[in-house]
Amino acid sequence: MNKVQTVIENQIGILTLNNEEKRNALSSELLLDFIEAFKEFKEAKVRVVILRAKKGSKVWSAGFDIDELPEPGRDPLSYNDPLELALRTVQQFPAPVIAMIEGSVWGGACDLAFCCDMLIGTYTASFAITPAKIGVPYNPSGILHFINMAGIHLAKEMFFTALPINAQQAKHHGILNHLVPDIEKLEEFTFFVAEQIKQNSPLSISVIKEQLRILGSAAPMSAETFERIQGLRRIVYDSHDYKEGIGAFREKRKPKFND
Ligand code: YXS
Repeated sequence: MNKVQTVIENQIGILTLNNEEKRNALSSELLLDFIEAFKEFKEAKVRVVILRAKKGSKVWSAGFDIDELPEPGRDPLSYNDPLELALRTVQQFPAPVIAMIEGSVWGGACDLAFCCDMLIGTYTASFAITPAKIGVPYNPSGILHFINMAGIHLAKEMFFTALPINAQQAKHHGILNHLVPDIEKLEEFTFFVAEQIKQNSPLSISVIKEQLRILGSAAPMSAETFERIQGLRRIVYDSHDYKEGIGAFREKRKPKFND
């Protein structure tokens, strides 16, 4: 069964996450279906994509599939891993991608939602950035996404506490473009915004989107700085904490991290 469902109607592509038994955890299978869906949308020249979970979902996505995190010693979020490929697919897609959020968003799924061009949510939406809960170092591109989206202080709070922020906080900090209190009206409003985008020039929008991506990710870095970051990340993903975080999740117990 496909781990994503796709519909194309009136030049709008709709992608529904479809891995409910694992709370839409972003498994490699789901992410590869996700990437294929965007290829289909590109061939169909859709003018907007709406990314969603099934109506009424309590969890939009539980984030990276923890069962697929590699053993210590291997980078858990390297450049060509399916999650990173999916994030770049969204960022490089020529038309706007709107994340329509119902329910809680965790870890790598926050990165996925934040890579979308707009987020429209309802009061059940929440966002939690969780690497520290699992003993994962995250990665520079993801951290840049979070700084750009949340600002450095909120990004630090979300990384360090791993606690969810609610929909009102997300709207206040500009993470949600719109907070639609009436869950029944969430779809109606999201499609209204999509229809407004459809009226405008797809070529102009695609070039503006690409300029925003390039300028938004422009952070000059020397080779030495890059190597220092990679060295720091390796310390974490080689660590006891990384192994302990994954094991604790699997055994449904609180992790015991080293001091
Ligand atoms: O016990 P069974 O076999 O039924 O499976 C359970 C969960 O183990 C499974 N599941 C997951 N499996 C793999 N990866 C996940 N991320 C994941 N989340 C859930 O789905 C089945 C139902 O889960 P359950 O019983 O906990 O559902 P619930 O409704 O009571 O609670 C929903 C959540 C989302 C609050 C809860 O499942 C949860 O806290 N999940 C973990 C959220 C999380 O910490 N995600 C971060 C993943 S790591 C990641 O994204 C990046 C690597 S990083 O950490 O760097 O951001």
